[in-house]
Amino acid sequence: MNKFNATIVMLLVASLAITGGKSIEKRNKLIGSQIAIFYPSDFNPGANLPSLAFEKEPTAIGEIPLGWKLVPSFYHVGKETCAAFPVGEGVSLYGTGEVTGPLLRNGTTIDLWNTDTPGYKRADGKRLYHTHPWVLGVRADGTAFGIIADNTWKQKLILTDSIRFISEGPAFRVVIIERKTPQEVVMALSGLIGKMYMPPLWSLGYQQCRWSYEPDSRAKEVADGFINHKISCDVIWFDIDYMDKFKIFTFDKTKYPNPTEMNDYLHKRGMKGVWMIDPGVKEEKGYSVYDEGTKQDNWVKDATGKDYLGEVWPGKCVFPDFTRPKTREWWSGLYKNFMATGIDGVWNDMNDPSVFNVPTWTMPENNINRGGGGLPEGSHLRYHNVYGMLMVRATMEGILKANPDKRPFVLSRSGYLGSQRYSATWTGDNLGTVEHMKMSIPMSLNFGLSGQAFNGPDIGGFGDKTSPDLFAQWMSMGVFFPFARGHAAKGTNNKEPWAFGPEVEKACQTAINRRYRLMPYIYTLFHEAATTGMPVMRPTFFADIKDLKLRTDDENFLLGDNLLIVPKWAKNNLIPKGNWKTISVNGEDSKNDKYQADILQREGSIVPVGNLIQSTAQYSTDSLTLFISLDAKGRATGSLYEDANDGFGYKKGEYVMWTFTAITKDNMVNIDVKQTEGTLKTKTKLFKIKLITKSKVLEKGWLKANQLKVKM
Ligand code: NBV
Repeated sequence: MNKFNATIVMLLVASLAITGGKSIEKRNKLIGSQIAIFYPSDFNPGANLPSLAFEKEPTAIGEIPLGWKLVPSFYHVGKETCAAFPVGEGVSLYGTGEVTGPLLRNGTTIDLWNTDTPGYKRADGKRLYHTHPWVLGVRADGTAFGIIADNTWKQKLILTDSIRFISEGPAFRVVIIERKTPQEVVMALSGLIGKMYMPPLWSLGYQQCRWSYEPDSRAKEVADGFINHKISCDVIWFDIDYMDKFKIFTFDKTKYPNPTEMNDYLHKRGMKGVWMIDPGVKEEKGYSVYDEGTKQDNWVKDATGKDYLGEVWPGKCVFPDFTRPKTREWWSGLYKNFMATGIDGVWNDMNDPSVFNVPTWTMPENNINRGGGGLPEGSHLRYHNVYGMLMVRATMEGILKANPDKRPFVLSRSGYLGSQRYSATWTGDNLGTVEHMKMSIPMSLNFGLSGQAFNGPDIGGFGDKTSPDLFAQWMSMGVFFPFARGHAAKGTNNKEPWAFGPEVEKACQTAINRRYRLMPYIYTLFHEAATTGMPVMRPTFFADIKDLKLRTDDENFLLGDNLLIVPKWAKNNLIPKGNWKTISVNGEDSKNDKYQADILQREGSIVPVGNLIQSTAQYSTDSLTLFISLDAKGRATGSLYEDANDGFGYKKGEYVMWTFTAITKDNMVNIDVKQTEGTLKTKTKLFKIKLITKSKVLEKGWLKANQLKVKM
């Protein structure tokens, strides 16, 4: 019997077994409103629990009701354990984490085995740096479901006429969420796997990276370049070459003799520094990180129980066993002195984990992770996919301990379902090609639909020479992604906004200005992501979940609910029904511009726009422009979140949520501004109004909140 027939037989067996709503498994329960957990009969808790995806172990709240729509069938094919679900007619599938290819996942297969994949070339792009055993399904009527396979082991996810998780590990449980809309499913997912943390405002600015800016004088030159070219920028990134022979937590004495001075240099210019740390620790007696870690027995073991050695940048390396609480604590502690140099954020790379010169590109599957604190000892096959997540968990804890009053910022290359609790991410080593530029939209969208809201690609493409035209196209839309960082591989051309001549520089400046002016709106969206789990960047079909034509659109994307971003190159894109109006946030004329994406505002919305700033160090919401697009009834609403932009005061209520409401009466539009949440005291605000009507834009301002009236 082939695998496909085996699936069908098992589906039949399973559906017979639950006929009449009677489950064969007593552990199958409701764990939330319209959220059910199903166990295979041969489930062995020790082989899968505790779950690393869920924030806390789900608790039963009742029985699964009769007529529950989606029921798994559990079965085995040879040594593999599987869970399968039927896919009804007209169901659109999304999510599945970090994936290449189109937004709509129907008909695709992916390998859930975190892999360092330069140019997305390994395993035909079917295996990337993250594992999200998660599928979002949207039925033709707009109702939706979500499926989590609570399984860290090496597995495949096949989305054809059925949804199948096929694992090399032991039998695993699944959770099914049922909701009226896909938006509600994504929010319910975050209720189980946790939300992203509220990031510091600076991490939402434009960021510039290269492998590597060396020596430090070059990093300074690039930072100054942004100021001299009047292009806003918040962060300069420091790739591996700042280290002494790639030894983590060290600095090269010649190229980076004084990291404190380097960070001060950035801070004085309103910028921040994010520095890289990899997991591989050079095996070298006398190197304190190696010596300490060896003394404390912190390394992953090979099958014979010896420290596993693998080749990475520094040469032969040992790897911290992040399943061990003691190792995580030690790792966290290493950040104390590191952060004391004024480092603002940490970039954990290579944590797939990547190993050079082996055919598998990673550690042997029979390596041993010793666990602890409730996590059992287990093979690399079990813990490989969570290596990166456990690493960034320890990193985040370390930088929080080092700077308890600052919001942590960690960027991780690798992750697992739930990683957003500890880090932001980017989509790894893409290339400077049109294909990768276009694909960055569905990649980031599906990531967001899988719980990882804070993500984005290397703008301009990491590998390959990027052409001036491609760079301008990419920047013009890349600035609207949640994470907006330009990056470039060693040996490629310079990829700073001014490196391609005046036309591209202008295009980049215009694009980056648009992001900064939209910062009040973007910050509000991040607050939403951190409190509700809604992604920042959303697929077009979220604007109208019943319009089936929108289900495949992955050329446009929504920034929140109110703005639709339409890249210049988009050809097969669709605009949702309703009166979406093109706006100019900073005086640009996107309709007649070669590069700038159109920004379309949803009717009935109010979008708060800030003033132009060089970096978020100058951010203020004391004067705002309200872009108002009225609906057919002459109404519009919007909101603005503000707090101290960093720190944790917001957790004690030191924030404000403003609600804006526009109502038209007798040709007069009255705008009401209300503080609906929070206790933060703010200065009196001044507002400029941009009222977008069918034929024109009416402008008025600056006015106080109680004076906001515009005659139509
Ligand atoms: O540290 C160097 C690079 C880094 O620039 C890139 O962003 C990572 O994805 N790193 C990979 C290692 C080398 C890649 C060939």
